[in-house]
Parts: sequence; C-alpha cells; structure tokens
Amino acid sequence: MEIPSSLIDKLNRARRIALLFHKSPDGDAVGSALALKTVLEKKGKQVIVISPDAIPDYLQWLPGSRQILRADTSSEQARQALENADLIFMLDHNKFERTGKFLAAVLEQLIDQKTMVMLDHHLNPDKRIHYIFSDPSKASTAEIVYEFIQKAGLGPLDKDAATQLYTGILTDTGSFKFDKTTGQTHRIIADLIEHGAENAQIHSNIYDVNSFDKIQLLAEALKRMKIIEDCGASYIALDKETLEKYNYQPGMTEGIVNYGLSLENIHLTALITEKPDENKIRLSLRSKGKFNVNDFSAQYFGGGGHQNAAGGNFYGSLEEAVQAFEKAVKEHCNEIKNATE
Ligand SMILES: [Mn+2]
Repeated sequence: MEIPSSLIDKLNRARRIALLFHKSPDGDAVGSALALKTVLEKKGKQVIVISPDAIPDYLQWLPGSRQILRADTSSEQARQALENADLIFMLDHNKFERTGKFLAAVLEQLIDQKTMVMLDHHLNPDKRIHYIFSDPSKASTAEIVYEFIQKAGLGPLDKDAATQLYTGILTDTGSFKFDKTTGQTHRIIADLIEHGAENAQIHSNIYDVNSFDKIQLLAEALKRMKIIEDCGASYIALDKETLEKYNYQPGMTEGIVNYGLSLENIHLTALITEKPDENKIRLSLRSKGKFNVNDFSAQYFGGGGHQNAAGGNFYGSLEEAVQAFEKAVKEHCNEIKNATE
C-alpha cells in the first residue's frame, strides 16, 4: 500500500473526520471504523462514526460502540456530520448504495465537495472515490486499516485499537479459517495481541453471548434446511412470522448461513430471509471453491460481495424468492457441483 502525500497532507490538516460503513454492520465494519477513530482521536481529530442502522448486540461491548451515530434514528445529525467533515472515510463497502438510501443520497451530493477515502475489500469499488485502498484478496477490511494506520504514521496502536482490529479480522476470517487467511493475517494478529488485544476474551465476547431465542431460531432454521442434491446446493428460508416468534433482533441470523455449507458435497448455500419491516427478501450466499457468488448474486439478485460470500435481494414473496433461487441453481448446476475440483 502506498499512501499519496496529498492524502497525508489532507489527513494532517483535517479537523473533523467522518467514518461510515455498510448497512447491517458486522464485526469488520464496526471494528475497522472504531479502530480508525481511536487512532485519529489520539492525533487530536474530531471523529464521528456513522452507522446506517443498529449495531448488533454481539458488538456492543466494543470500546466506542455506544458513541456510534445511527443514521436511521438520527438522520439530520448524520447529514450534518457528513456536511461538516473535512474528510470522509468509507469502510468495508465499495459503493454509496451499501449505506442505504438516505446516506447514499447525502454522499452523492457531497462527492464533488468532500475528499472521500475508501478502505475496503469488496469487488468493484466505485471509481469516483478520490482515494481508493481496495484489495479483494484481503480477508477483512480491518487488515487494510491496520496497514493504513502503519503507513500513515497513525500508530502505535493502543489496547482499544488492537481490540477493534482484532474483532474485524476474527469475524471476517470466520475465526481464521476462510481461505483468504494468510501468514500476513496471522502476523497482524500476533502484533495486535502484543498491543493488548485479549484474544480469549474477545472470542468469548463475540461467540459466547447467544440468547436462548437465538439458539432456538438456529434450531428451527436447521430443521428447515433443504438440499438440492443433484447440484450440490442447500438453502434455508425463514419467514417473518418465525423470526418474530423468536423476538427477532438485528444480528440474530448471523452465522446461520454457514451451516448450509458445512455439509459434505455442498458447494453453494443460501439463507433466504423475510425480515420484519422490510419490503424485500434478503439472500445471504456462501460458496466453496471456484463457484463465484459475487457474479451469481449480481446476475439474479442485484447484489454482490466476494467470490465466496455475497448478499442479494429479491422483490416478491419468500416463496417466489425460493423458486428463483432453485431455478438459478439449476442453471448453474454443473458449475456448482464441480466447484472444488
Ligand atoms: Mn468485511
């Protein structure tokens, strides 16, 4: 990573900095933004982190999490923060639209007036952004933020920043098991532990905090898993009545999609959910090997993400979404079946 001196100048001069990430934020989005906030504040900057919507419960213990401004409940404050910012950082997303309608419209208005910096690992970044540090070969945005902090001279990391970055890497690598996890990932993790990240405590804070409702919902979801055996695919569909029965909260379906991929000879899976208070069906897609769910989602569900993990949407009923998924799977049957050969 090379940071242009023009950006270093802008960073040095900036007084107010706004950081934002994608809708339905995960550990990588929140951890990356909070870590950058931690180090920038140490340099005397006024920093605000803006979230499109709620921070899931399993991340609320993160230092600084409770100061995050929610654009869905404080939209005017969020707009003002962006309008007043000297620099805007886009973390863990490649396009304005990933931040939701409201923020995307504000950012669209500001693109000619404000310097914007993207730190991300999703495919196809918006080329209009002034400074782009995008690397889809990286397992997490947090790794890119780590490097940015080093190269921009924003270190050394304190315990909070180390904890925030550790959380981003931990969650986006599936606890260091996804195939983009590299030696460099582990070298960064080693450095974060040496700077105070308490690995056992962080794992426990994130993974040992299930509610009874969440486990019951998982059980229900697993019972509903369907297999399209001939094509090596599986899926789980969850209707809103079921989610409501278990007192649905944001983040509650996190991780469920991965069970569909844990089966032998299954190379593509989807979690198809009808969320309460949404007029669309959401798909979360995972694959193994060569089968590219970024392209698959773009082709059928107007979404994208990464080669082996992507999201998408369907406008219609849950049943229609399931049918559309099954049809799309059949069209790519051989590719899916042979994805790991
Ligand atoms: Mn990420």
